[in-house]
Amino acid sequence: MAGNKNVNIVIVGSGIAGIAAAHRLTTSGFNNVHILEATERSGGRVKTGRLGDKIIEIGANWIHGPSEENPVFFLARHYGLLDPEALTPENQAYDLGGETPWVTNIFSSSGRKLSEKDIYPALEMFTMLLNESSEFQNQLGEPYTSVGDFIRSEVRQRCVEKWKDIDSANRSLQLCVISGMLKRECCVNGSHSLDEVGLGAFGQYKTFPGLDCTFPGGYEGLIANLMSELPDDIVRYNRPVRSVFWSNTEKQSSVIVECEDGERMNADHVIVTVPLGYLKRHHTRLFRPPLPLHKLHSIQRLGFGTNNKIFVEFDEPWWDADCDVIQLVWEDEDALVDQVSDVKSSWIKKLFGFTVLKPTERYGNLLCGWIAGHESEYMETLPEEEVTHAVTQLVRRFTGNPSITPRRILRSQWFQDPWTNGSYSYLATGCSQQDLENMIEPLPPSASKARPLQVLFAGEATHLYYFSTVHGALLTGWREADRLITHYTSTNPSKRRMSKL
Ligand SMILES: Cc1cc2nc3c(=O)[nH]c(=O)nc-3n(C[C@H](O)[C@H](O)[C@H](O)COP(=O)(O)OP(=O)(O)OC[C@H]3O[C@@H](n4cnc5c(N)ncnc54)[C@H](O)[C@@H]3O)c2cc1C
Ligand SMILES: *[C@@H]1O[C@H](CO)[C@@H](O)[C@H](O)[C@H]1NC(C)=O
Ligand SMILES: *[C@@H]1O[C@H](CO)[C@@H](O)[C@H](O)[C@H]1NC(C)=O
Ligand SMILES: CC(=O)N[C@H]1CO[C@H](CO)[C@@H](O)[C@@H]1O
Ligand SMILES: CC(=O)N[C@H]1CO[C@H](CO)[C@@H](O)[C@@H]1O
Repeated sequence: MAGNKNVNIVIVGSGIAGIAAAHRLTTSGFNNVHILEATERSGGRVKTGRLGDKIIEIGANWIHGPSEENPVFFLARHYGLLDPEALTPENQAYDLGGETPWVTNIFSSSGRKLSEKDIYPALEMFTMLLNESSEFQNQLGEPYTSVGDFIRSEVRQRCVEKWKDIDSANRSLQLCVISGMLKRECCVNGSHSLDEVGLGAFGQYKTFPGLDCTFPGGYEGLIANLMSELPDDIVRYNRPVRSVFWSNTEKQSSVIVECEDGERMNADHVIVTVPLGYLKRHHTRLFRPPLPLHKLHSIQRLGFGTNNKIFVEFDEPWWDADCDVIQLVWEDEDALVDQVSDVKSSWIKKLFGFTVLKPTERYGNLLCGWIAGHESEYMETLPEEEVTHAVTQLVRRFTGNPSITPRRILRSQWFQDPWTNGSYSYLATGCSQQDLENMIEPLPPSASKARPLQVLFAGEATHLYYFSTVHGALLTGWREADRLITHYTSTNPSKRRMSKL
């Protein structure tokens, strides 16, 4: 019995995927499992921080689709980490279906406050087009080169007829509103521009029902609870892995893992969970011999962009008490743009708006601004005072109130993080489900018969439908653990009996 369960498994990366894999393996009796983590902490892109005494999320914020089948919801409930409201059947049954229940305050660059009614034509059109963007999935031939191209072309065509009774100033305003929505969608997809998001694969991403909820005590509570159930010292921190030596022959089945400082260790199996952004930059060094071409090409083709947050705290709110989202409309953007022409001088225009942290009793007057793309990457390089200055000018301009001054700010910098190099993955133009399947495929590739399962792949960018999410990442960790568990139970009948006990 000890034989199989002593198999030596090394997991690279202590984000939710690596932790989930370790959790499942150790609870299934594998007791020679180790995680090598580059940084001094576990959690990866689940990262809770503080702004003063307020708990904020530098990385993941929501449980997307918190309902029975969502494993993150399941665990968060199990560990008692959620507000009672999130547990209600109504909350779990909530199906977005294109409509959001959020109350939106809209401000324009001339300092006007607009109502949702004022911009209804744009809202309606954009919602419809976003919905239609998912209909091209698996169609042969795409009539447009990208989601951005599709939405832009259709808006230009449809507005002629649909908005024929709207005067030209109002029509121009509606187009400006759509530019803002394109920028928001860049944040959702973590892409620089929707021109880089593939139309054919847009419907690939799937959701669970449930109205998105947050962790009142911080998302890292989930990590802490999972970690407390792992053996002590299972994670070795500050151990960046430089190379994984696998073998393309069936003879040698052991893998060698080499750390940045040259330390080498043997493993029967390695589960690699590093972010796609890291893989894009370091695959040559990380895999010896190099990855098979189909896998390499998928790593290159899949999108991995930047989405950052800028938390801003104020003494007084300048938004309505019931407001959930603040939307900014630049009145010079009727050309349907989701990128700025000069990043250095106008990067702040890419910030589509703010979400209001709720409930107010917990967070005070705290906003989270959202900014994606190269503008966001540029923002990361600026000193904090410059970011504060830009945000202050922005708020003053859009409110028409020249005396509003933020109390303090804090921004995330995911592109500069050398172990992530961006935020999360998306299906770029030219991508299909096959690329995700290639990401998942273990080494050596399936072509070889008695496959020794040397290197396995988990992480957010290896889920067919739930890529870019925490629950997606978690499921991939379990998936790869199960692959090994099955491998041992099915090749050793006595083992199978044991595991049923
Ligand atoms: C700003 C932002 C907002 C988000 N919002 C949400 C949200 O609201 N809801 C949601 O569901 N998801 C959200 N996500 C996505 C979610 O955070 C990720 O999909 C998920 O956390 C990824 O988990 P992972 O284990 O795949 O990768 P990671 O968490 O990135 O873990 C990978 C680990 O590998 C380590 N590593 C990298 N290279 C090496 C190396 N060479 N050697 C050793 N270790 C290495 C890293 O340090 C890291 O700890 C957000 C992400 C960001 C950035
Ligand atoms: C989205 O489109 C589908 C048809 O493709 C339709 O059934 C559905 O009602 C639409 N949803 C919204 C919110 O418009
Ligand atoms: C623009 O026109 C629409 C449709 O007639 C109307 O509902 C909306 O209030 C108008 N917006 C502005 C700002 O005038
Ligand atoms: C911090 C860092 O190394 N960022 C890099 C992320 O990747 C891009 C290319 O994909 C580099 O240009 C950045 O320097
Ligand atoms: C390719 C990709 O990630 N597309 C997603 C962008 O975000 C929307 C949600 O608004 C998803 O439906 C898409 O699938």
